[in-house]
Amino acid sequence: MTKPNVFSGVQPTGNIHLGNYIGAMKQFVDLQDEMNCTYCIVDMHSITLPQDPKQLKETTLDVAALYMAVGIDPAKATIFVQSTVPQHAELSWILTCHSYTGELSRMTQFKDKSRGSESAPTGLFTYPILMAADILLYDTKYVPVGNDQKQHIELTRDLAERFNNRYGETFVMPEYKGITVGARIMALDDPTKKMSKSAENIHSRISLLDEPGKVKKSIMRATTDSDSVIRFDPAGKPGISNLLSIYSVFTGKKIDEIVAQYEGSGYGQFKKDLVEIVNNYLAPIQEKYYDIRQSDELIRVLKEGTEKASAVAERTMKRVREKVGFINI
Ligand code: ATP
Ligand code: LTN
Repeated sequence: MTKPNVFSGVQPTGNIHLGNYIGAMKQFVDLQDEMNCTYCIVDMHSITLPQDPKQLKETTLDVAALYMAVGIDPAKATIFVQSTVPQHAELSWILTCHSYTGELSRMTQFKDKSRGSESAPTGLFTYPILMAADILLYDTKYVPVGNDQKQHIELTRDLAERFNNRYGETFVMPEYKGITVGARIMALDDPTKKMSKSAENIHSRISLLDEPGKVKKSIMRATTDSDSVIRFDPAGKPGISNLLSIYSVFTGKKIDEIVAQYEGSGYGQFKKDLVEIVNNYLAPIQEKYYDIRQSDELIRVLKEGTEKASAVAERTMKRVREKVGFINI
């Protein structure tokens, strides 16, 4: 039996954090043995907001190295950079012509990111269509992402269905693949917001490359509520619940077990232990990252990834061009 296809992507915008890892990248690793996985560094998505060109090249390689450092094995999964496969832009245009401004206006990420600016970049508005193209090019069955991306997967399904209805069966219907604990890791300084790469306060997040001292500071000053009881209650106690989720993912212990373990002890001991757990978890990832980032292997892996991804993407595009009536000469 053929393995189901999995596709996902991360933007090369720096500061890859525990939210990105727990919500998305950890799943990438967990799925690579059972499924046919393709993981992309979505540089074309990142330019929907202004980027420094020199820095973008570096952060693109940083994310590729991080993919491998967290355990994605290029012998099992394809790793490539979105802009090196032009079929993404091509399919994105065709899908744009089958989408409506109304449905795009409802995307909450667009509303969040364009808030405050009178005239948002068009790319920010059409961002989810490019994401749909990414997914549909690879006959994707499962898309492992954090829960903030669920709405974009719904739109992808709508676009696929619309296209299939109009032209006949062309695209596989993709599904969101989430996790139960940690699908939305919250900001440490304000647990009502999601942990984000772009937040100004560096202590709102823990980046995968943070050094131990920084991790300690961020966790020890993380916002918790006043009653000092360790209990999992995301609505009533969002701060401590968020830390419990991180603790659970990094130790493999169930939340209930952790709560029982800390019964009667205050936040201090719990936070101290969490600092150690996070630092121990990140140390080997960081060591591997610096090795890979400097090696020639990285470029080799990305070149091979481009070749493999291009072959699949071109196969899909041939089908799509034929369906919409583009001539083949
Ligand atoms: P931004 O700072 O613009 O919000 P981002 O942190 O969402 O950026 P992306 O590259 O857009 O970064 O996201 C990569 C993956 O990480 C996506 O699958 C996204 O759903 C997931 N993700 C991002 N933030 C979180 C979070 N706080 N909790 C869980 N998953 C997350
Ligand atoms: N929009 C996603 C990144 C992304 C993606 C994709 C995720 C772009 N293309 C395709 C899964 C599949 C985000 O994380 N903000």
